[in-house]
Amino acid sequence: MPQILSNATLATMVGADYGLIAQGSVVMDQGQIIWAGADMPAQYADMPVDDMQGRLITPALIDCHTHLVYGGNRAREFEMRLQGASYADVARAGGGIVATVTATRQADEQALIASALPRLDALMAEGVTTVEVKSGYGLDLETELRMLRAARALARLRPVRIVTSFLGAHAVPKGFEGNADDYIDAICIPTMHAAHAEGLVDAVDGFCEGIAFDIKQIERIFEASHELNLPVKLHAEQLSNTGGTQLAARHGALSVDHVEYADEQDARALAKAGTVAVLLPGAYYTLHETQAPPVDAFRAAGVDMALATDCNPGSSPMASVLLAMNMGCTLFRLTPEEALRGVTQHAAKALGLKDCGQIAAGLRADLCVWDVAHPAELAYRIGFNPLHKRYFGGLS
Ligand code: DI6
Ligand code: FE
Repeated sequence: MPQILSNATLATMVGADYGLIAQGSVVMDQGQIIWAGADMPAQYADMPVDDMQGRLITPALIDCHTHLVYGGNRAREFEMRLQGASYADVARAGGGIVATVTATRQADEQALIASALPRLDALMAEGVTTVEVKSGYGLDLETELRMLRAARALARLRPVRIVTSFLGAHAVPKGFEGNADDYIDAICIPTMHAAHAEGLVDAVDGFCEGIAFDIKQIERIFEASHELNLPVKLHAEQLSNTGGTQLAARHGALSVDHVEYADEQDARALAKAGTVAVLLPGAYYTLHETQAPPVDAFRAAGVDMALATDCNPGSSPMASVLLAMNMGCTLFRLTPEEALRGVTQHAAKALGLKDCGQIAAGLRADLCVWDVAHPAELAYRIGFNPLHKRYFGGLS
């Protein structure tokens, strides 16, 4: 029996101006949207409806870039950076990503799940139904697999969709200092194969940066991914421009993420490849970065922009997509509409998902009902959650 939400404003995100429909209804059946619009077809007219009393319905939110699963935390490093150490200084001193690797290797699967759940619950409480989760704090076979298994387990414990990215090329681990190439051959690529064989990998990611891997090394990872038919994405131009964006575009990446130091040529390459630029204002804010991503160049070139939390223990200890939207507007000057598109339609595209991110017949019934009148209100407030109801595959 179809379920009908009526008397709502719909921000369908189909077409311009949020795809707004006043006095709209959404009809759901068997986990899918089967109809959405203003003039309900006669066949549904006599069915019982759920009166939304003028509330706003949007596609459910998608957090398309997180490092949700990890051990420990880095509050001490937060203090060091406040005393003047840079993110790169901390990394070179053996802190940073490598410190979280140590803590993650010490945590068993249950501990990883238990520490990730409160962060996941915080995201879900704001209407998130799809979360991308990366590995990359194991950097050895056993721990990378454990992280990905923990990520998959989250989707069995909560009504949420988890999309995984293998991020073996996140940092050069202890024992391989100055030997990134050996790490890629001996650990990273074999681990990618093992994780893929276990069905744990939806995409492959890397960190292309002076303190991590160069474009030649990332290209080898991408080539290994192509052999497994896995889509690729990349942390690129976060701290400097090292050419990762253009490499990723050449390899047809789903997304390039961070991109503060990308330039106009990078923007044109992304537009041509149909690669999404994922903006991560939580990391920009936490690292006191002053170089904002080239939003005007992305707009001019026609690059689709997404927004995400980058939820991680170092550069973005943030578990709020609504805050990411607010920061995207205030720090990067996105419009509220770009921000909402960035956590719905374009976030879905950044994950290669075609069945969510908009309100349209045939898509999953992943929806949010908000106690607001206009969608611009979602990005506008700070630290306030107006979610009324969240539907995941039609279930609330
Ligand atoms: N860039 C980031 O901002 C995260 N990873 C990456 O490649 C930070 C990860 C961390 O600091 O733990
Ligand atoms: Fe990240």
